[in-house]
Amino acid sequence: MDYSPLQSARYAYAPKLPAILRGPVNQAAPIKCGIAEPTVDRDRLKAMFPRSYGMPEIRIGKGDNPQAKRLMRVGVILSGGPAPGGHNVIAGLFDGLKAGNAESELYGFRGGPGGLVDDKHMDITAELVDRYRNTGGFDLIGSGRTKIESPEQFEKALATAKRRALDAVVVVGGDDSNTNAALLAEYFAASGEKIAVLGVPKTIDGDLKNEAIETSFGFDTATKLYSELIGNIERDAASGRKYWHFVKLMGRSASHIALECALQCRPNVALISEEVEAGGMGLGEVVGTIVASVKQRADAGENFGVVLVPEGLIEFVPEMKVLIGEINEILAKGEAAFKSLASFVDHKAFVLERLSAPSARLYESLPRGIQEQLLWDRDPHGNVQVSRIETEKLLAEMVKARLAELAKEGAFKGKFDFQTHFFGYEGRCAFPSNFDADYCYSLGYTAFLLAASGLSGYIASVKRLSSPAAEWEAGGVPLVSMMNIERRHGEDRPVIRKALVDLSGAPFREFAARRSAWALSSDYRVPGGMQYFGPSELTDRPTATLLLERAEPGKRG
Ligand code: FBP
Repeated sequence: MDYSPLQSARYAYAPKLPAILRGPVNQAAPIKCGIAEPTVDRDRLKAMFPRSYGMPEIRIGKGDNPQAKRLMRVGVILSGGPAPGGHNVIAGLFDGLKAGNAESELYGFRGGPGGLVDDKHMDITAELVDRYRNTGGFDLIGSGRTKIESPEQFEKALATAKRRALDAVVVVGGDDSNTNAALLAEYFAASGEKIAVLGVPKTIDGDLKNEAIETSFGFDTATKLYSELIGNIERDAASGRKYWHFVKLMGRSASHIALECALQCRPNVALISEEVEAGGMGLGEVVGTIVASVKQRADAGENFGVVLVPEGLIEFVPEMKVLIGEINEILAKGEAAFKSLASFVDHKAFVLERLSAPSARLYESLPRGIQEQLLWDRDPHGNVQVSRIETEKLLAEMVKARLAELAKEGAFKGKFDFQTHFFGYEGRCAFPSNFDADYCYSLGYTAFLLAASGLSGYIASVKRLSSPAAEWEAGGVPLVSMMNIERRHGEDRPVIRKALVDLSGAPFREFAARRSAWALSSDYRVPGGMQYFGPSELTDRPTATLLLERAEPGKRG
């Protein structure tokens, strides 16, 4: 095989592990801690999850664990968008299983949760794992977004697990996929089968987090990669001095990625969707914020700059949120009729007839491209595919139009030309940073220990992540304890709470305190490329978000 030098070098990388996971596998035992309960909707969740409600949090500590030596068969699923480190979760799970019992087997269900439903599986062998250690991507077994929701799907998933004589299924995914894992765990328990279901927190978006899950894997690598690109663009902007760059950054809902990249790169403007929503800012006001910054810099002779736009912004602008909600409802109710129409003109007429008057006016005011994008298919969880909506272009065009009006009135004397970018897919399959490589391997190994102990309905948790890996703590948190009830598609559903940017949290406060200085400055911060080898301060430093949230700056690197 013609591997790149970095790929060959990464094969040889040995992930750093928490001390407790370094010893003999049968000397790491689950220790029951306090009962973990959800913070809200307790009675309703208890009724929905009679078998998985009220379980204790688990910490892996020193102790005899003969169960770790038993022969096991485990299936693993990669679910949703790729995130750097997924292969190391599989490697950690595989190595744990084999350290326990050389006869144990690991199956990969291909193409996401649908692979479990349809029993599309493959044997994961030592040779295969070795070809994927410390590499990015989910291509070892593939991923998918199938949601297991119909009774038939649940039955088929159970039938597959029984057919393969599985002891456990490990679901590697984001909030929606781990919600699915909780439902599956409850279903398997109700069937009387002793088949554990465990989750692993994945998503570059960084919105699957809480006290026990300090960050989802992939966020570290993706934001480092985007920050490198943004830093380079900032330098280009300051060199050419003629463009405003509008950079849309992934993050389907929460703005954690945009916030982290802002902290790393100090752009002139960074929009944070959660702030836009909290301030009830309309599209005009959002545009006004950028226009004010462009004018201010033009007055200082700087006709260039960088604006970061979170991908999910469009759904946080109140009037757009109403519009998208109405379109979702129209498309859900009239799916067959809508799909029978062939042209965009017909689709548009179909939707316009059914929209409320203010939403219809707003829809009509949008550029045709955005109108079309808003009608494209939803994902299997009913979400608008915001990665396909060109919000960065919409904003840039609107800023341009507003500045042209101001120029006519004599209120803007600068120049405004723009370039647009979208950074998302570029970061999801990068070689995992050392942090993600270490974290993912530890998560996979922890998932094995939970499974070996017969625990089900848990998500693997590795904590104290702002400290060196040797000091990390491993354990498990009941999935139900992270849930609440939300209205989805006209029904009350139990779901894992999505963690949006906390406007009173340390990362946002740091950003808010410094952004007015960054607005005027052209002295950008250029993070440069991710480092995999070299001094620890270059290779092991976690995100600013994690360090600020855990308030242990300087403890690492
Ligand atoms: P997950 O929530 O599954 O981790 O996916 C996150 C994400 O990368 C979003 O940032 C983005 O909006 C979406 O996936 C794109 O999905 P797709 O790969 O289906 O285009």
